[in-house]
Amino acid sequence: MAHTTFTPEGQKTESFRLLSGHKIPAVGLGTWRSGSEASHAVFTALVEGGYRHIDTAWEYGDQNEVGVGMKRAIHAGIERRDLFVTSKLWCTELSPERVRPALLNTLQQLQSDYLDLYLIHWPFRLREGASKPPMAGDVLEFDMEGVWREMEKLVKDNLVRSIGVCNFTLTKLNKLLGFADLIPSVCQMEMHPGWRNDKMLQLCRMNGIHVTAYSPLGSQEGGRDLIHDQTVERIAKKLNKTPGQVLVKWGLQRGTSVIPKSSNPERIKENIKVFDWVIPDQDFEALSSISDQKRVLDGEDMFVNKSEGPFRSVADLWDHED
Ligand code: NDP
Ligand code: 1BO
Repeated sequence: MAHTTFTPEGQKTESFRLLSGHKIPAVGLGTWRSGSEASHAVFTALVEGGYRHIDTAWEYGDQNEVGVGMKRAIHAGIERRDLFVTSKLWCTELSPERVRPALLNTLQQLQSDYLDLYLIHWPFRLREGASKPPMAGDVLEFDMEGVWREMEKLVKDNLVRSIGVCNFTLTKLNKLLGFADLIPSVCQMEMHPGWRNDKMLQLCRMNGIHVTAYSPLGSQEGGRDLIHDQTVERIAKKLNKTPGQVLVKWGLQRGTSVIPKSSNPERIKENIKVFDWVIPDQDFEALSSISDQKRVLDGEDMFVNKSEGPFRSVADLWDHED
């Protein structure tokens, strides 16, 4: 259930309570492929847009810029304790002894003493210097339990407030739940009307795990153009909202937090104006019935080696569940 609150500037906003006891703001700013624009985007989002949630990752190569943007916002009067900052442990760091150094490096880049949320970015371990697509020997065995134990220690040591995973399947999440002392607070996964990911959403709900929807607008060029989808456009016109706002709101009405990326100041501000209206049931159902269901980010280019394995197809990556 979402909780409504107000920012110090009086802007209405929503958040969800996590298993860890902390709250995650319902809309966050995505920063993948924001590059050198990340610091300006983060500053604009925090100071002009009323965002309090920023999503980044070591792999995005933008953590220094995100840190600069946050620092500038803090100088402008925003309190660090009111921010929710997510980062992710990259695939080359997926061995127990590499978890803490990776986190400390991320904290240094972000100029922060702690993270609000640290996620396993993808459940596949890569050799440092792995090629894209991977060559033989690039994808290594992943000790999920050993890595998770180290993530749990980061929480005990107050370096991280909540921990979670991304891009997990039912099989992998059930495996993790079998040994976890700390149940993941968040599962982050691709989710939009073109890829509802219903089975994972249901498993997370059953276990009280909050879901964050990534690529809520269908991602960037080469992704899925949901902004110009007929159903989305029709409903946006009817509600006098933009397609971007309808897509964000669809995720919120499913009980997920949503992290649209933009480096355009107007679109950054547009994407969070979603708290004082609803998508009526009939339109919500229409958005939830788009028939062409397909992942945009299937991981093939990063993890599949068709001849050498260990993952020889996209279906292998997703445990043949799609
Ligand atoms: P999104 O679905 O958020 O789409 C971003 C694209 O939409 C950009 O091209 C952006 O351009 C454009 N855009 C933004 N707002 C609007 C709008 N209102 N109208 C029209 N176009 C708009 O894509 P992402 O794949 O970036 O996903 C969001 C975030 O999720 C990422 O940035 C990242 O933080 C996270 N993520 C996590 C993953 C994981 O493995 N855990 C994987 C993928 C994403 P412009 O910037 O010019 O506005
Ligand atoms: C390569 C990482 C995908 C976006 O999180």
